[in-house]
Amino acid sequence: MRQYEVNFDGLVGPTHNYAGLSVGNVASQSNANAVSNPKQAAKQGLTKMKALADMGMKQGVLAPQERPDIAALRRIGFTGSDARVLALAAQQAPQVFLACCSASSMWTANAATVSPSADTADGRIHFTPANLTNKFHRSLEPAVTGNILRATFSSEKHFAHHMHLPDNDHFGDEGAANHTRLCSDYGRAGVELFVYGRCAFDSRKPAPKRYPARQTLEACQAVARLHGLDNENVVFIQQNPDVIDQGVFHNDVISVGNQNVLFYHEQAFLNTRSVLNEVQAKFGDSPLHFIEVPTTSVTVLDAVSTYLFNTQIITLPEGHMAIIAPTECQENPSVNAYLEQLPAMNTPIKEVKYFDVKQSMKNGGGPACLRLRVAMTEQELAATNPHTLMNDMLFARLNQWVDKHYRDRLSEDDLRDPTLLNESRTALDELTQIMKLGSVYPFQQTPL
Ligand code: SUG
Repeated sequence: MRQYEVNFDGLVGPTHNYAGLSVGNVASQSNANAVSNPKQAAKQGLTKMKALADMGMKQGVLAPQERPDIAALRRIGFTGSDARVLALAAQQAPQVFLACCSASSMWTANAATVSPSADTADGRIHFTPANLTNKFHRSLEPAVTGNILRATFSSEKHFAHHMHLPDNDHFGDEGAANHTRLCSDYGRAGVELFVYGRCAFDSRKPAPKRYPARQTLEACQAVARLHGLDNENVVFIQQNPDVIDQGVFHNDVISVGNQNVLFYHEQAFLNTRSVLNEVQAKFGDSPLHFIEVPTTSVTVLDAVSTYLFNTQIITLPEGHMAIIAPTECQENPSVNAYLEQLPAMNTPIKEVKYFDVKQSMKNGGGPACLRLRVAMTEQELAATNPHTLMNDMLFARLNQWVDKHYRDRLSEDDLRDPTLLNESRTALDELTQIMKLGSVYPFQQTPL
């Protein structure tokens, strides 16, 4: 049976904006208050999705969330009509209000952790939405993320959906951004690498000092248990706290894996030699390529500003691998020089392809942040909601939908405009019909 790795990219929502919400994420902080272009952002994302589909890859789409999040604003005490809720929140608690307007669900690497059926005890694909507790704006996502995942992967025979972990920083979980799977073939049992920033229940262990560690060891262990993974196929790795303090807020900002390749910066992990020995031992005898980028070639700061490691490494139908990189990598001399010589090195990566996802990059979201990987068999793919899979028709339909509903300019003041809320709800309601998702949003469950 054929096996695929399907990338499910997040469709950028109509309120995409720059609010400086993520302490520890350098791009988010430095672009706070910039004017955004939601239409362009959505189209940049769609172009990347379509390009991968045209390369012969299987490509999916995950719907965005409803923002501003009126339900969250009501939960914290704003009352009256929706327009009043918006006006009061914007006036009385402007920072909280901005957090409730973020389109951050576009970064679906943070939507969930996914374990393919070849790795799990019951032979189903397991999904655990990330609780994203460390940032208030992101902690609003997991319930609707769960709805969207269930509407996309509905067959109980093939898919198991867990509730997100307890909503507390001790179980801070950022999903697939801190999870990589190595395997010789997508359909064979692989080694799942869970990368954490701190041990929540043991404060003597190393931890970053300046910026938060969003992912805990205890969260990683919980997800591995929930998914029924075999300890022999799991490695827990601590991220180097020094790089978190330099802006590496997720592991996928400093390392990425695909099949038998692990591409990472020299400073990415703690105790690198011993963890990589464990990875190799659990992987077995088949060849494994550790591509370590030394600081002398690329500094941590350059890795953070260009997102060299937030690239997608994909296996093309022809059999070799390609790196999907943001154009920022081309614009930086040392990163560009590194990538130019990479295809000539003795590794499976033979091509580099560049994409402009600058609207997302300005909030700290590169190509890999925008996608959730799901390794699937042919049968599992056939059981997936077909209206979420990218093809010429869906691409045309979603572009028209964006043209019809999205603005090309959004500043902080626009977010309090009740018209934007209505535009957004109308757009999402139509999207649920295009993608046959049913009622996944709160506003659809409580009619106006
Ligand atoms: O969680 N940015 C996101 C970026 C997520 C990137 N994901 C991965 N590395 N997988 C975050 O920090 C910024 C929103 C703002 O500032 O308006 C934001 O949420």
